[in-house]
Amino acid sequence: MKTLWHNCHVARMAQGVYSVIDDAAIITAGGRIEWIGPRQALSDPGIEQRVDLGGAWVTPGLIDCHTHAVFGGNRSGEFEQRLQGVSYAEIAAQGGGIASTVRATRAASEDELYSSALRRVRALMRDGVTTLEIKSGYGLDLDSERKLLKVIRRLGESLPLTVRATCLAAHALPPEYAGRSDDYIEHICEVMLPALAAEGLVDAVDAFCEYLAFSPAQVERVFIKAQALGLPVKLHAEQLSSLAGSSLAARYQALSADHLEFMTEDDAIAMAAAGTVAVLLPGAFYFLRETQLPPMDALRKHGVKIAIASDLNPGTSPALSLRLMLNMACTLFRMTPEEALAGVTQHAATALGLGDSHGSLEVGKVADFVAWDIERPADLCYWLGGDLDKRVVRHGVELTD
Ligand code: DI6
Ligand code: FE
Repeated sequence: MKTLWHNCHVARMAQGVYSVIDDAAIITAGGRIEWIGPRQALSDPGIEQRVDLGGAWVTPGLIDCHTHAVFGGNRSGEFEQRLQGVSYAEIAAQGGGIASTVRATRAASEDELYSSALRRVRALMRDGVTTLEIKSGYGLDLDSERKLLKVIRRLGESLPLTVRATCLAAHALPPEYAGRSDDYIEHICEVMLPALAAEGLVDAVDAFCEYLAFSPAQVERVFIKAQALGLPVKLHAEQLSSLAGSSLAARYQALSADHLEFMTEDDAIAMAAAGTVAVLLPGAFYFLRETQLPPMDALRKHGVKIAIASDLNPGTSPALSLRLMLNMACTLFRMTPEEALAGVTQHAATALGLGDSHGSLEVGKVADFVAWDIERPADLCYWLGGDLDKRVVRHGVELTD
C-alpha cells in the first residue's frame, strides 16, 4: 500500500542533524520511506491512501538503545535503604544489588518474566518507542540467560516493536563462582556465548567493566570471543570509576560504550576514531544521585556521537519513560533538545548497529515514525512524563492502541 502522510512538519534527524521540513509530505510503501520532502515538490500519481496528520510534528520512531527490561522482582526495598544513606556499592557488597535480582530472576518462569517485562515495555512504547534494546544479565548461568534471551525474542515477536537482544552474561559474578571470576569469564567464553549465539538468541555482547564487576582484561577476553563468533560488542564503562573501558571498547570497534561519567578526554578521542557511540544514561545518574557529570565538552569537541537511553533496570534506573530521559539529558547533562533528540533517534540506531536502516526519516529507511501533537520538537524534552497525544507508524502502518 502506497501511503501519503501529509499536513505535518518533519524533524528528519539524518546523520543525527536536526533539520526541519515545514509543510512536509512522506510517502511510504512496502514498510519503507519512498519519498520525503516539502509538499509542493510532491508529484506522485500512484498514491493509494492519504493520511492527514493535522499539522503534527513528525520525528523518527524513538529508540531506547540500552535497557535491562526483563528481570524478576524489584528493588524498591533497596531504594529505601539508599535513602537512609547506604550506598549502591555497600548494598552490592552485602549480597543485595544485582545479586538479589539474579535470585528473583532465576526463580521466575519464562512466562512470569514475559508478563512483567511486557508491562514495562508497553510503558516505554507509550512514549513513541519503536525500537528497543534489551540485555540479559540477571540469569548468569546458561539456562537462566537463555530464559531471558528467549523472553526478549518473544517480546520482539509479539509486539509491534523492533527488539535487539544483547547478551550481558558478564554483568556480575554469580554466587556459584564467588572468588573465581576468571573461571566465570572462561565459562562465558567457552560455554555460554557459543551456545546462545548458535541458538540465534544474541545480536550483540555487552559486559560491565567496573571495579565491582569485571576488569578490562576480563572484558577483553569476552570481546575476543564475541568477535570470533561474529557478534558486535558494547560496554558498560566508566560509570563509577575510570578504568579506560571505553578506550578498550573503541579498540574492539564497539557499537557503543555506555554510562561514561568517569571517562577521560583520551577515551573520547579513541571512541570518536572508532565510531563508538557514547550512550549516556541520565536516569541512573539521577537515581544514584551521582555528582560526576559525563564530560560533555570533550565528547562534543571530538565529535563523539551521543545517544540517550533509559537503562531501565530494577537497581539503578527504574525508568519507564524515554521522554523523561530526554528531559534529564537536558537538565542534568546540559544537552540541547536537538542533541537529545538525535540521541534517541539516529545515534541510538547507530548504537544498535541499525544506523543504516533506522533512526532518521530518509528515503529507503524503515518507515517508523511518530506524529506528535506538539508545538515544537523541544516539547518532547520539556514535559516531565505524562502521555503526549501522538500517532505511531511502524513499517508504514499506523498502530492502534
Ligand atoms: N550498570 C547499571 O547501572 C546496571 N547494570 C550495570 O551494569 C545496574 C543493574 C542493577 O543494579 O540491577
Ligand atoms: Fe545498564
